[in-house]
Amino acid sequence: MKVLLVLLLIVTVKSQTENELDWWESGNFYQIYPRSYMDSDGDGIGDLQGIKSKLDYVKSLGMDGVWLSPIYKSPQADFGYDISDYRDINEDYGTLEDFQEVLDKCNEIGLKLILDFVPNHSSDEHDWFQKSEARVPGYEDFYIWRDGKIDPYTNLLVPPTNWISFFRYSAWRWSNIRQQFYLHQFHYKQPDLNYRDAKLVQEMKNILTYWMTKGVAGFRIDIIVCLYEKMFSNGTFPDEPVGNPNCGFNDHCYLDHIYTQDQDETFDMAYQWRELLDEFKETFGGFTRIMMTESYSSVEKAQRFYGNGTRKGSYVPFNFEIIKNMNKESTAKDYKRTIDSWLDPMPAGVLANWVVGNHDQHRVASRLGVQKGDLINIMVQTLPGIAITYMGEELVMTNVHVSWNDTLDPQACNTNDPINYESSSRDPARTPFPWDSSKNGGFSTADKTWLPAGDLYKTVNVQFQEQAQNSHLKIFRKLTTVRKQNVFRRGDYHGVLTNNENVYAYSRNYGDQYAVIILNFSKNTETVNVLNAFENSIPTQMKIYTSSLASGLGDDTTVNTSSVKVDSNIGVVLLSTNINI
Ligand SMILES: *[C@@H]1O[C@H](CO)[C@@H](O)[C@H](O)[C@H]1NC(C)=O
Ligand SMILES: *[C@@H]1O[C@H](CO)[C@@H](O)[C@H](O)[C@H]1NC(C)=O
Ligand SMILES: *[C@@H]1O[C@H](CO)[C@@H](O)[C@H](O)[C@H]1NC(C)=O
Ligand SMILES: *[C@@H]1O[C@H](CO)[C@@H](O)[C@H](O)[C@H]1NC(C)=O
Ligand SMILES: *[C@@H]1O[C@H](CO)[C@@H](O)[C@H](O)[C@H]1NC(C)=O
Ligand SMILES: CC(=O)N[C@H]1CO[C@H](CO)[C@@H](O)[C@@H]1O
Ligand SMILES: [Ca+2]
Ligand SMILES: [Ca+2]
Repeated sequence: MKVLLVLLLIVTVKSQTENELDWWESGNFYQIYPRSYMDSDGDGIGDLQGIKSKLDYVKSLGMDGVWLSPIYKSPQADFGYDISDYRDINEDYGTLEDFQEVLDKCNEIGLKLILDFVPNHSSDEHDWFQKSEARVPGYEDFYIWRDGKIDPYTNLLVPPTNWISFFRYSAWRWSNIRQQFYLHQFHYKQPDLNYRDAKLVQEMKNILTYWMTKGVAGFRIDIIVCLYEKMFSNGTFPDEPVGNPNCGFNDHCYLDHIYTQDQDETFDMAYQWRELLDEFKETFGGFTRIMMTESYSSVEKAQRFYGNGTRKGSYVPFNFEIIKNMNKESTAKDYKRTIDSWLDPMPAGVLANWVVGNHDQHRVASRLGVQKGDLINIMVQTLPGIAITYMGEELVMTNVHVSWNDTLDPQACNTNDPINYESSSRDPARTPFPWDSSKNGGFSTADKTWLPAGDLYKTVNVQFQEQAQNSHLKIFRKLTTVRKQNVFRRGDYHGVLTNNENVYAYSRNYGDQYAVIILNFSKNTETVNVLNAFENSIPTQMKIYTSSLASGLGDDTTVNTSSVKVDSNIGVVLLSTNINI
């Protein structure tokens, strides 16, 4: 009997240490758009010294890691997603020394630094492209070059395929120097790199190693799905079929991108990079380097980046399902279905992640409703897995209007439409970050900032929300704090719909710790019997930990779970009374 007890004890202790979470698991990540976070030298453009001066704020939000949108040398045709030197820093943002200072500060305060890696294309101003265009030996095939075709009706030279760029019009551009077309799935100043060239593949791996050697904790991989295009063995590419005939025939959505996205080789390259990151750790030690991948494809395709189930690795394929499927009218049922659509097919042993915004989308509060701002933050921070926050979401920032004259995003400028450009523009989510109510929201002392700061900072800014007795920011911090409890880090998830499917609630449970999250999507006020909804599997009494700013509910009050009153658009976090924070 005694022996058995001791054995049991050993087994319990052992399984607890074995179960130790790695730094990134259930981590909290914050995305900074460097051009707009903080300008240290008054030129109107955010920079690395500015970021460095605000890292304490990022840490105070309860973050584990910070991901920077591209800071590399770039002519900025697509604001840094067009890189002309993958190993250097853009002069607007600073120098490699400034980068080192940012990294040192991160290490000092316990934040992991993650860089954006943009592998699909470089800038046309990269010297590789210039060499490739001039057919310098060794570089001829660094990009995707093809002869054109003769149109049988017009007798004119036309591009090799009908492919359309993300930024409208043909994805091929003629080079007078090389007398061939090159492929650019994005801007014509972003020629696609050729991953069928072994030397290029090695160069890109060397770049990952270069930044890992400097000490970064991993990479967010931009638009990985476009890495390879389907090619026949004779070297030609197939035309894509029409996908959505309601789109204009110059618009990206006009074609069904079966040959320019999600090719099998793309997944294989992702696995090769994952191996490179793991080998780096094996060779040099230190922490796990993570790899986050960007894919707006189907859940099935996005989840292929988890590996095939046999690879329990630190893959984080961004989950864009909420971004793709939810809008202002979405119901409790829509949210539950969308969340389950990611959780249900997930292979065993991997982690979910939740992304509701980034620099490519209108602000989440503008897309899903500003009244739901806290509710959305509650959801992102309390669902199982990794939480990703785009700067400003902690303040429930909305879009900032940018006039046609001030618009810079190529995706909006290419519409040539001064009336309707704003729906295509990514600028409203990229405006300067609001630190306080002074000039330019405290972002910069310049008279003109790269994008206007607008008026929003006069009412929504960090300083106000720090000083207020309660605020979106303070609720956000409470959430990131409670998230470190095992019930959120390791607890299981059980979701239900209740009150005529107007309310989405889920429980998280770990040992004797319980949390219940109630999200009211109804237009009227009712009372929820969550005890009933969870079939008595939760405590009868719990305490309110936090709730949306407009809830009218006090923190730390005890409620009977058989009767919780939650208003429209309000989210509430209940904790079992044995959790003390
Ligand atoms: C190349 O191969 C494809 C697929 O087999 C075929 O459809 C196409 O006509 C070929 N093109 C040339 C130029 O041989
Ligand atoms: C999964 O990936 C591993 C590593 O590449 C490979 O060895 C294995 O064969 C794959 N399994 C399946 C079922 O595809
Ligand atoms: C926009 O720019 C044009 C041309 O420079 C100018 O004529 C017009 O007044 C500007 N519009 C606004 C609203 O500033
Ligand atoms: C949800 O909000 C609506 C509108 O305020 C309210 O009528 C309803 O009672 C609330 N539902 C719950 C379960 O509290
Ligand atoms: C909770 O239920 C208990 C027992 O039914 C009751 O005495 C108490 O007043 C209720 N508390 C609240 C806050 O409704
Ligand atoms: C979210 C994100 O990083 N989007 C980027 C995807 O890639 C294109 C081209 O590099 C950029 O324009 C987007 O900003
Ligand atoms: Ca600056
Ligand atoms: Ca490509």
